[in-house]
Amino acid sequence: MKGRIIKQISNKWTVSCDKKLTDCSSIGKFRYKNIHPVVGDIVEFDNDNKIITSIYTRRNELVRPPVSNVDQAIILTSCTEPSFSSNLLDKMLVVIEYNNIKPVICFTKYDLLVNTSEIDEIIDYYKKIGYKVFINNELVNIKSVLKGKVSVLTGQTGVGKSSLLNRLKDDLNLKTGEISKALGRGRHTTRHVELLEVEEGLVADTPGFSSLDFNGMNKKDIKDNFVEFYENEDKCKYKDCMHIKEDGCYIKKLVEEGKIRNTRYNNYVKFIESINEKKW
Ligand SMILES: Nc1nc2c(ncn2[C@@H]2O[C@H](COP(=O)(O)OP(=O)(O)OP(=O)(O)O)[C@@H](O)[C@H]2O)c(=O)[nH]1
Ligand SMILES: [Mg+2]
Ligand SMILES: [Zn+2]
Repeated sequence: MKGRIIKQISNKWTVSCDKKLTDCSSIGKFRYKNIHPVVGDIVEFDNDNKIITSIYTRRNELVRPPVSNVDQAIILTSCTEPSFSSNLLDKMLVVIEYNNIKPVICFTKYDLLVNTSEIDEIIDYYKKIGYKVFINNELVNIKSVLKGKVSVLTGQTGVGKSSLLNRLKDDLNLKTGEISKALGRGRHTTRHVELLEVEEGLVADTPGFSSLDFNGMNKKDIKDNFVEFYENEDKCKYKDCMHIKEDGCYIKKLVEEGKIRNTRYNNYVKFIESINEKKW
């Protein structure tokens, strides 16, 4: 039978087929081939023996969180507690775009801000460069984005992924954590990845991460996934301009003119430097 993995807890995978859930194990051959079924996988399973027998080719796949075949990733980023990190947001955008998944940005804890002007300006910038951006209280808009799609919620631990899902779905009661505990002790409140039915679509709640890296991406991969650079780079003097030290660089000109945010350009330079240090 064919179904979709909607949950994994250690070596047990829950497969959904025609709304019926079956807890399965996986056949040994996957393990020695180093193939691990992940949430989102479309699989064939043996309903009598409760075993996953094969995995259909994945359309896309994220490592952190481990989930496959998703239409879009909702990146949750907090305005405060944990404090807003443009570096982390840009890193998530690059990694997600590189994996051919459409990112949507959702700010949380806007209600805790005393002064919103800085975050408002940041929101406007990401909208200007083409991203869909929401605040987590815009439930109607978020629901329309989720409708009929397979989405993954991703973001640092404690930003409010489970809290958002609880508000999107009335009968849901996911465990949420106090921020001081979640960050202070480095403990995650959500411990496994699970796809939940929301608005005729599926949404994955995931454990947040405390760090993220570029998983084998090279410098060009990073450059190509900064949208506003990519769209303008044909105006640089050199065809393979990295927008760092080259003369006649149009991207640096846009930064100087204030058309590309300084922080975003600086994050780009830091990402390229981090790849240089690794010397792939
Ligand atoms: N004031 C305020 N608090 C929020 C908001 N969103 C989440 N919280 C609080 O932040 C804390 C952490 O929220 P969670 O939903 O557990 O965060 P998470 O992203 O699921 O965290 P992990 O499961 O550890 O990855 C909880 O105490 C929530 O009540 C928000 O928009 N405003
Ligand atoms: Mg959670
Ligand atoms: Zn350039």
